[in-house]
Amino acid sequence: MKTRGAILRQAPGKFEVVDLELDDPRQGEIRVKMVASGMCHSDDHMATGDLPVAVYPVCGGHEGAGIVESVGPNTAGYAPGDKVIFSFLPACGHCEWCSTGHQNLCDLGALVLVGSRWDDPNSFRMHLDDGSPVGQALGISTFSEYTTVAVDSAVKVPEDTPLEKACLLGCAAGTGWGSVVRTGEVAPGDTVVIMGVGGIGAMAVQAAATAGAENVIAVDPVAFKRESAQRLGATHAVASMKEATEIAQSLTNGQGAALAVVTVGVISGDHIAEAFASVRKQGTVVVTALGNVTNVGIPVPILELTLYEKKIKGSLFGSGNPRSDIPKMLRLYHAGKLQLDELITTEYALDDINRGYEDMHAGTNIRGVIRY
Ligand code: CXF
Ligand code: ZN
Repeated sequence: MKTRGAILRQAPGKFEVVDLELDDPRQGEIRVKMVASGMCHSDDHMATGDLPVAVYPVCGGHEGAGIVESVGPNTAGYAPGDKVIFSFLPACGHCEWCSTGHQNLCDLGALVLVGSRWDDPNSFRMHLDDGSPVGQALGISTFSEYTTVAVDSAVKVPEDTPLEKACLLGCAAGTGWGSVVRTGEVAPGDTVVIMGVGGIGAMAVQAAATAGAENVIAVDPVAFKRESAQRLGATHAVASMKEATEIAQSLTNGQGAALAVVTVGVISGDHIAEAFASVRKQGTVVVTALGNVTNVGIPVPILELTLYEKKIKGSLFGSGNPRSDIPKMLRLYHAGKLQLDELITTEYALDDINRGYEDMHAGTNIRGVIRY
């Protein structure tokens, strides 16, 4: 069938909305009519070249939700009309990681920037009009009116799910929430610093507040984002890590934060070093943000690492399990215990995708969402 999708022809580059040929689903696949797609900073990292993919053009987007249009042959568990939220990380269910409760590290994750099907580097579901292959970002390409995906990447959700909000569960929500409650192992009474409060940081703020953190210090140079973080449960909101560290220390008898989560837009080693300076003995720094693939080095005082037993932990999808965490967060949303609507500041048409990313850079959005 024909669809329209936002592709990058090269990196650095800009998204271009073009006609695409989309294949029928094969065994183990579904074709989905998209309802909404969040505009994550990681897609911008693909556009800048921070995060290179194996095949260009690539159709972007990895935070989406939609309605099953057709189901591949011999593919159990799905029917046309089912609602699904995509996980940007596939979960095969069988590898060592999936079967030990670490679906975020499913072995298929190694293939998400390849653009083809997992099992065949020459098998693509999207093509340009001239027949040349188009890679699918994270295997899903949510910046397309329709997309064909492996069921490994889909989580079926109840009929009453508002997909235009719940699409955030596939990346920002799970990543931000899990960075605090799973990777960061926040405890009631903790003082927590969230460094950067865009879409992912805003979820991290909520997670810390609802998990019982005593102090949640949001850090962002953009005043609008600080105000939004305060509405979502931040007890303090400041523009710099210097201020955040001083506040954390003043609230903890000079000790510092128990947890600092780095959710800035483009990370460097210096951000991690600032977070490291803000945490107490045995404090944890969770590194969630992405930066350029060539970045190496974290300039932290090594003695402090050893003698204060500080920890630096990477976090992918918040160390969570998409198949159980997406439904869990959805239940929390329905119970009013997890805010998604408040994060979605602007909805865009697919054709306005570049305006959406300009707005992200201008700091006028928490999360922009494409509505189909
Ligand atoms: C990223 C992780 C690296 C690949 C692109 C998606 N996660 C969330 O945005
Ligand atoms: Zn993302």
